[in-house]
Amino acid sequence: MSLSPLIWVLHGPNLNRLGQREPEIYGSATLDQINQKVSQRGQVLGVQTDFFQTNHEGAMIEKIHQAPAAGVRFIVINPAAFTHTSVAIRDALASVSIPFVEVHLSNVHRREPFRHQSYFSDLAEAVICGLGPAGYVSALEFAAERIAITRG
Ligand code: CA2
Repeated sequence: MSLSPLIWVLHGPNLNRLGQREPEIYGSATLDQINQKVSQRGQVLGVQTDFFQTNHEGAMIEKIHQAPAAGVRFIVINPAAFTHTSVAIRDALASVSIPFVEVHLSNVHRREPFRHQSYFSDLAEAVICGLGPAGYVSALEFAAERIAITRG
């Protein structure tokens, strides 16, 4: 009996504050509520999900470094503000060679010009922005489909 494939969902800085401020931009769901929805969808799709949020760049890098040994097949990541600043997290993702989807709750292209630049998009399998929390679920569905295809 094989274990269900593992997908990590990684959240960057300040996303632990969801549901408390700026609902007009990020919606009213809390991070726990989003994670719960993703986890439930994962159960239906037959994939295992694990969640991690950090406000620290180094902690995100170290988490990503652990992914191969943990048997992670796919990563869903909202790097939050690190999207626009972090060559180091980009390099960490490149170093583990695990496919990933970049997710943003808001449509970053409709916002300030500095949010239009991402250090991740050209490495990502896909980029989802502007769908709100549903973007994480769509990313998970895409990842599960990709894993199923590569399993044959
Ligand atoms: O739209 C997204 O998901 C972002 O990744 C969110 C980041 C932002 O820096 C990116 O440009 C786009 C910010 C997350 C901040 O989260 C908050 C949550 C509650 C209240 C205030 C901010």
